[in-house]
Amino acid sequence: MALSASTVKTTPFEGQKPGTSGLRKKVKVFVEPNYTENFIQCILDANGSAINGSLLVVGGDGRYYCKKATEIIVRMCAANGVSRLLVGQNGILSTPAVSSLIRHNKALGGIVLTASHNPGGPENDFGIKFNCENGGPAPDAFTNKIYDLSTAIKEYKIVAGLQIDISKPGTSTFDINGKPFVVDVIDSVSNYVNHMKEIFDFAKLRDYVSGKSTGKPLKMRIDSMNGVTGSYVREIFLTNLGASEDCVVHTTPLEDFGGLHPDPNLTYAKDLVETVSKGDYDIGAAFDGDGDRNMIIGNKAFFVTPSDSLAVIAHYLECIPYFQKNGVQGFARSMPTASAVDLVGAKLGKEVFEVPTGWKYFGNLMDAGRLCLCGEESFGTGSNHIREKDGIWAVLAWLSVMQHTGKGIEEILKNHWSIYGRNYFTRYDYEECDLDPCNQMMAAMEKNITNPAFAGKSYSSGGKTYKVKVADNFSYTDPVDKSVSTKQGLRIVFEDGSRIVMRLSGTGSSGATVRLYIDSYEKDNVLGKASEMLKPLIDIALEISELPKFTGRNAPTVIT
Ligand code: VG1
Ligand code: CO
Repeated sequence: MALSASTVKTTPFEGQKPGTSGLRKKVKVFVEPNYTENFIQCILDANGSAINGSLLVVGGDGRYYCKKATEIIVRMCAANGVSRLLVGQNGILSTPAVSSLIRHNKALGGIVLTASHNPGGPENDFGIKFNCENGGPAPDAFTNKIYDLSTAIKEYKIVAGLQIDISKPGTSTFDINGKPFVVDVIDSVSNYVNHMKEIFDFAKLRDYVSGKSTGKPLKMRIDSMNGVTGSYVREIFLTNLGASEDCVVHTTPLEDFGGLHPDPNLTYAKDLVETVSKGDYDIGAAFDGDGDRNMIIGNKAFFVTPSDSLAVIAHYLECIPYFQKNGVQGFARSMPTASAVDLVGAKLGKEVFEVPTGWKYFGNLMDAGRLCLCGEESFGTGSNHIREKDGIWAVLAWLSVMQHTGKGIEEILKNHWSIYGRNYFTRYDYEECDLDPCNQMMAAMEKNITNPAFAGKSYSSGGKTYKVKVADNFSYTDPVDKSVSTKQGLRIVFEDGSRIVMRLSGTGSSGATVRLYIDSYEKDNVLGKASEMLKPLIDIALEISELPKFTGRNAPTVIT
């Protein structure tokens, strides 16, 4: 079909600035005339001339507005010289699946439609992010370019008459101003499932899950929270690993996640935690809306902190065929993540990197061959098989560790702590606070803790005394390209290695979310209750930051 592109006049919107991972706003904002079109045009333009004749991947977590946005993107890519698009059926692709597809197809990049763990539906959030040719979220320099373009945009290009049915797999070819444009609507799961089969020993895992190798089937409860992972979970755990239907729940991706808040933590994955706490399951797992986060709990809902999860996987990495084949390079974590993995790295003689919050900071180190496993305290774990965190990968890694050790999750953790000691960790989130007082709080705290007189001060609470060793606003120099990222979070490090970290979220869609991270290491006292062990340091953090005064909040919205 011969079609032609047209140019539409537009004016800039304020605030099209990608945050920690893409641009996230209320759906109401994205549906304003030209809002989505402007941002897409800026993404395409930020690629410069490379966009001509390029291949891009497009898909998202299936939330409200994904299908509509996908159609807009197809029409705009056609008008902007892209030559081929891989589009997930019904616009569905998990974030890890997009990353995998970009890499397997040597695409120029991908447009991911998701607001990740933020709620969905007409009244909630939507998001758009660009991933580059390595399959990872665009780095700061690139997103800054998108933002700069968004402040000066005057027009966008679109083939308004292009009709495409994304509900069925198949290839459509169009003639746009005399040039071919191909849209491949692809099965959303098959490439990803094959990728997982290359990484893990599915035959071994199948015997373990079905009980053939142990005498009793593994009792799993995998909760997709009505997010995108549902389709992937069914194919992997039911079809390939032979788990029974009752091992998986909430596996139909819904536009509003069925009203669930698709964030896999102890607060929002309440149904999973309550069910597993009754004692009938060996492992419980949940994912976020776009499938890059994971939460792991053991029998009786024994909670594995994401920082510990990373460290345990690091310890046993070589039980996974992919790492036997490709070797184990360094490890990494984001700054607020507890440093449990550092201890494993030290023992195994591996490099360990500490980067700012956000997966985009791991990409260069992976591309340079210095990093193979990394994680964040925000329920993110992943490896260099792709350039995003990967929820299902993490569950398969845990099943591999369980199969390899023949032990349950609690026993694996206790054994780990007996070798390395334990990093007690918690995060307090204060969601939807007013922005101005939060900015004032951060400014006041920065001034206070960076005053030279702050180092050496002692704080006491609950019978414990902590002496400040260093305090700063974290800044990071990328070891590969030497780019510098400043103001990545306030941190106070005490003499005994305990830490208080505070930063404002970069993924919210309105107001401000304050994140307070508390990390305390114990060599021998490893079986305490985290909330009690961390109470003194939490009180000290609230005292130093004066958070209740600035935010008016006496309790966090979410504790993890
Ligand atoms: C949060 C997490 C961060 C994660 C980011 C994206 O960012 O803290 O660790 O990388 O979300 O994850 P922030 O700026 O709100 O703290 V996802 O699954 O929302 O793409
Ligand atoms: Co996510």
